[in-house]
Amino acid sequence: MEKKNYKRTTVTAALPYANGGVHIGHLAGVYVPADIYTRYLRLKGQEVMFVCGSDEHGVPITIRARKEGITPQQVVDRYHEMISRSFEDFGISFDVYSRTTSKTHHKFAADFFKKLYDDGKLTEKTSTQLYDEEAHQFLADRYVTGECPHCHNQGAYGDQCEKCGRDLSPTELINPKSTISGSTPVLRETKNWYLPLNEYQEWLKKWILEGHKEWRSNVYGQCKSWLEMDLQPRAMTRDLDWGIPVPVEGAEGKVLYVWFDAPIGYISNTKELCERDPERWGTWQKWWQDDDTRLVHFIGKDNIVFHCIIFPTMMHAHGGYIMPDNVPSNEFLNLENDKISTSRNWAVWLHEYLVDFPGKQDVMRYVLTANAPETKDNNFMWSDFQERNNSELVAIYGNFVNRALQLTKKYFGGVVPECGELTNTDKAAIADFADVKVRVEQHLEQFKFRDALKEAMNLARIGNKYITECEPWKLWKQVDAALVQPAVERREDGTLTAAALKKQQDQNAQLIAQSEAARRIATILNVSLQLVGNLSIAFDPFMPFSSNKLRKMLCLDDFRWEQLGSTDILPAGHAMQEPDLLFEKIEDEAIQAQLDRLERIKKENELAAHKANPVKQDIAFEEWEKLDIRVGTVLECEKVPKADKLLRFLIDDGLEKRTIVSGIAKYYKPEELIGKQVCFLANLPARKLRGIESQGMILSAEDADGSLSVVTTLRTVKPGSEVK
Ligand code: B3M
Ligand code: ZN
Repeated sequence: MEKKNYKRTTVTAALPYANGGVHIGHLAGVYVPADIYTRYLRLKGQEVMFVCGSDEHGVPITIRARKEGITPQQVVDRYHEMISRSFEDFGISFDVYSRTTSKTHHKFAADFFKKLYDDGKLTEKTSTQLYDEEAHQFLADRYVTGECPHCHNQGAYGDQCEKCGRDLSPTELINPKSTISGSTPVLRETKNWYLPLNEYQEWLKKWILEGHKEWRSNVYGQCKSWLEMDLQPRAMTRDLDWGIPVPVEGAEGKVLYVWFDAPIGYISNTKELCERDPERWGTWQKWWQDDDTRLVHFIGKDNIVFHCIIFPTMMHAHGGYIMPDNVPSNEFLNLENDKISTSRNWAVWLHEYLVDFPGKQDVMRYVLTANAPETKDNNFMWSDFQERNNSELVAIYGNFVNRALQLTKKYFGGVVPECGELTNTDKAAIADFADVKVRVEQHLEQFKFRDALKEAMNLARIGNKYITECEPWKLWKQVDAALVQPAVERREDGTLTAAALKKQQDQNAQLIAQSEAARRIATILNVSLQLVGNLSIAFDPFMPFSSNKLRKMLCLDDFRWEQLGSTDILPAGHAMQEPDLLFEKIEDEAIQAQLDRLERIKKENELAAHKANPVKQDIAFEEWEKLDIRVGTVLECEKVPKADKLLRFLIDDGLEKRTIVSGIAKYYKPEELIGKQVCFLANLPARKLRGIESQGMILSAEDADGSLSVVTTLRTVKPGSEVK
């Protein structure tokens, strides 16, 4: 689609569920990139609003309330408070952070639904749903668990199987169980309202598949695979007592589906801000219904279908709304090679990080951006965190700034010296950073935050190289140091008094007049300081705390994004403050403390998993003897066509060749297993799997996360050897 010249941008970041803290996966996936982007637009002087808030409805919240014996409202009050405070401390610069239990939101979402209903855009359907007769309630979404009909994971939820990732509805589960009472639910009829996504399929195809080929390939690809299947009507209401009551007659005891009301939260939160300060923000319609406004949703990859298909369809059916222009979505971040998981407490929590590493917001912002899971899942390692801090922030960025400021303090009393004639070395350095603005912008406009950050860091590398090449400290030996008086007096806040500044400026002028070497040093430091000024601007969207600190040292109050790449950010004669270190080294102990914490959590989880999977009842020895387990050598192994889980084996069992089908295709490539020895149960009656007769069962060990590892012997043995 051709690029439009928009007048303003509405940036949204996914509303976090108010049933837990925010962790580094959320930060890397959504909040840090969204914040960088918004800060960048603001710095450019563009009109932008950054909207977020807590998502306070939905089943996970009521489940937590039940578990803790408190009300859902108490749950969301607690976490809304905690989340909003930690975002603020971390420098996520929302213009508004509200919540979906607000009055404004309840009314807005109910009105939105009512309009769709009145306009005949929703279909009413009676269906049979699972009902818990003990708890007297329907079991929506996560209130039921059972076996996944696709991958046979025993712990699938009513809305999704976390093992195979498929969307489910509660009635699809095999052996469903209520998570409230543990009882087996019964089927009962109930009425709900559906959004007929199927009626919008052609429109969606045209809008996304033809109109937005520029979206990130993971987002475009997911939309494409959805739109190539037949979309089904989707229920927009639930039989539940926590949420926004469905505003139509005959809907008592029903609430809006959380994924209906949550994205509307972006709009109602905008409205709240506009009403709070209409002069500054104008009307909410300006941000959501004006064709000159560009809408950008930052989300995690598990939210793609809601933001690209369902919410746009809701807005389109309602009428009057603009569509998202882009939906940048990241992949997942793992922690120390393991999936981040709230339930297993396998995460680095923002509120804990802020306590453990006070004043180090930018270090985390830097590491998460440098290592952002933009195109593939990525991994957070504490060792990498330390390494990036010590050998990039401290050793490159901080080091260059410190060298430039300390030398200026030593030679010119902290006052920017005059730039003389430029040598080729100076010109080459200046040329190296002259187009940094274009490069950073290009990446940011394409939501390539890692690349943009690299460009900013590159400025510091240029600076270090330049100053090392020029060696001003060597030239200093030729200067008559007697001309340099001890540092002039400063005010308490580190600034120079007017008289002191005048004295220093005069002294610098004398020094420069005195010798060629002094003139050369002045030029080198002037160029270096311009680079330092550039760094404070280039890093501002990424690391706002250190940019502010740096600008404070530089006494640079007035700056614009447009100055990036220029050499007149700090005028000659400008007085700076006493320099201070921009970053400090992170010691091994601090990292070890984090690793110890994770180790503890891992142990706790293993113990819990053991408890959840206790050893079965004793059996008689004769029963064990009945099992005929043998070792065989794999002769052939291949994928079973059209079955993504299954591998077909041909095994040499010592006597003959037998075929066994096994569901381990996700964990092994067939060629890896050929020639290997495996253990198998030999006296299991043959059964057909996908038309193939399987004569036995290959033994595998199952990890806590469900992954399978084939059982083998420590030494090679004769095929057919018995396992006893
Ligand atoms: N709270 C889901 C999530 O945190 C949901 C996002 C809502 S955005 C409108 O993954
Ligand atoms: Zn599954």
